Amino acid sequence: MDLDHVFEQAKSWVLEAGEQIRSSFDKTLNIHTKADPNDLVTNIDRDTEKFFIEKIRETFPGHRILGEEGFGDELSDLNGVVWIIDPIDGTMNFIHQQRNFAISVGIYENGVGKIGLIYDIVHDELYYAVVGLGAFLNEKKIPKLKPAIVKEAILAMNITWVLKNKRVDHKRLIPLVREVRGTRSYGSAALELVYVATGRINAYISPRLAPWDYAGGAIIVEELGGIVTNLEGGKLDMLTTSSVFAASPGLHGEILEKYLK
Ligand code: 2AM
Ligand code: CA
Ligand code: CA
Ligand code: CA
Repeated sequence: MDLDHVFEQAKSWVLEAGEQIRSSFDKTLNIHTKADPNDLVTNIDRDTEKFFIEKIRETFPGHRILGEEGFGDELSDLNGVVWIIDPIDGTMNFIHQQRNFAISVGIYENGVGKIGLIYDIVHDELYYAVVGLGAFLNEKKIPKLKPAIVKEAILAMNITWVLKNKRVDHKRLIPLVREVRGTRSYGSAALELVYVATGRINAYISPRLAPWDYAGGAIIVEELGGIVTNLEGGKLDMLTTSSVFAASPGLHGEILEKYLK
């Protein structure tokens, strides 16, 4: 894959899609529910995913696409170049707040992350990384992450995971929540990952995400020396749902050993 060429195309499409989403604020939204009454999707989520797929198929006919709204390809492997796209990450925020949402794109070659782009449309902040070339916020290089410790860390996590739930033993995360300096919840996995990448928060945990939620952000965090795994410390799967645990160097090991194992 010609990284420069693919990156330039991806960047221009992300910015163009962002502009379309910004101008949609004045129009009426069509809101539908998916798996449950709080699992929302809009016509803008769908139109944005279709926009990317059309552009990619036209320009890179050999590439394959995995998208949340299902307009891409059915994948059973990660061979070749695969674009993993969440047209709007944080749809509930998009609908209720018109902020705290982002476009997320991760581009993988034979399962290895190469290019990650997260676009915070409302703030016009494009976070991106090309593997080996560093990570940037707009045109500014993001510095490498420094080690952090639990006692001084800000942890982002949805409050529901320390209440009784079907996904994870809720008692498992309580000691960590008690020990960290503070907790936050933003409602967009993609943004929470780039907040880890920029050091605004030091760790992010979600017991249940899908590949399009973390494919782009994981590349950016790792390019800066951060560590992204599942809650057991294992490699993330880009074909199935997974738990996600992202943190600064040092902190990742401390949390894994003392709180998660
Ligand atoms: P979404 O807005 O693209 O659906 C909210 O805490 C975060 O979790 C968002 O990144 C959201 O992405 C994601 N999310 C919401 N529902 C989910 C589900 N059923 N499975 C996995 N991730 C989900
Ligand atoms: Ca969704
Ligand atoms: Ca998402
Ligand atoms: Ca989405």
